[in-house]
Amino acid sequence: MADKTLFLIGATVESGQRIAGCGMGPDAYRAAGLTTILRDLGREVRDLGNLAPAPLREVVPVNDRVHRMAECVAWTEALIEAGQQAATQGMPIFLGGDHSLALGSVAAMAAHAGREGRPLFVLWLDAHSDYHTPVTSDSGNLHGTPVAYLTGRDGFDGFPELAAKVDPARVCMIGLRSVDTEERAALRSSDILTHDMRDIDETGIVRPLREFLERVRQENGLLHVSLDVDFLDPAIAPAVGTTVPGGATFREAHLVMELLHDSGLVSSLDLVELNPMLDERGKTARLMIDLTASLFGRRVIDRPNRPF
Ligand code: HAR
Ligand code: MN
Ligand code: MN
Ligand code: MN
Repeated sequence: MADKTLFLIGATVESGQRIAGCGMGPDAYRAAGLTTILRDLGREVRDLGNLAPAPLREVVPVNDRVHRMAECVAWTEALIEAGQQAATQGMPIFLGGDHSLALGSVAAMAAHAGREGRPLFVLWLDAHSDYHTPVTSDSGNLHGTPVAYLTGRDGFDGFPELAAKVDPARVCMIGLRSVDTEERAALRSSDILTHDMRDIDETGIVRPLREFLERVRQENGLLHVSLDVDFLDPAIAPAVGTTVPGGATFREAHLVMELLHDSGLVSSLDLVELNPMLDERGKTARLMIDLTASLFGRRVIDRPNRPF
């Protein structure tokens, strides 16, 4: 990842849930100084602006709970296209937008990894498992479904066919503290690695992360990091529609990003679920870009890279 050009891809998608405001996320990151912070770290940055969704097609949702599916499909199509193109030239950073963005961003990276003949690993930093299908979701909010789509669960008729699925054994969730009954059952019978906050409290956040990174390295994988604002504790990151108490602390979150940087393994990133309408003087947007800076090598003092 060392010197690849960073491609910022804004996606103002908010059709994956029902609270207005997420669509302002990409511009809030820009206003908070994302480009400058990355350039100051010596990186070349190309801001591709905000993507347009693909033309709306008529789709037939599996049930009438599913919310704004046609728009989510249109965003997914556009993100698959834009993501793959950026990945061939550099490292994509997807700026959301709600987490339904990951239906497209991760599908793009899975396709890209497939073409490179390398496995894609996904680190899901989130209070939620987002493992519903449109069939099992009570809320009908598609931001709660990307992991199910990407790993090939049934129920996604009408969504783009995946060029490559993500192997569930290559998905690691850290930060869980809100998982619905059906998701819990489905996770139990899947190979997805799940670390809830109890795990983190008992063993710390470093161990599960290091173990996962070690596997990525051993298998020469690409690594997509999907950072949902609600991974963070609402006290430090209030600007999200689905706050859940008991989230990652400021220090835990920075440590995760620093370890990710030291690993040198990250090949793409989502910043999702920021709702600037719910922010307090931009503090969540600023925290998200500061975490991004840690992921790209900002550190307090210089020290030799320690083995991760
Ligand atoms: N599981 C709940 C649902 O499906 C909440 C999902 C919330 N998801 C996000 N992204 N905010 O993680 O409605
Ligand atoms: Mn999420
Ligand atoms: Mn979440
Ligand atoms: Mn399990």
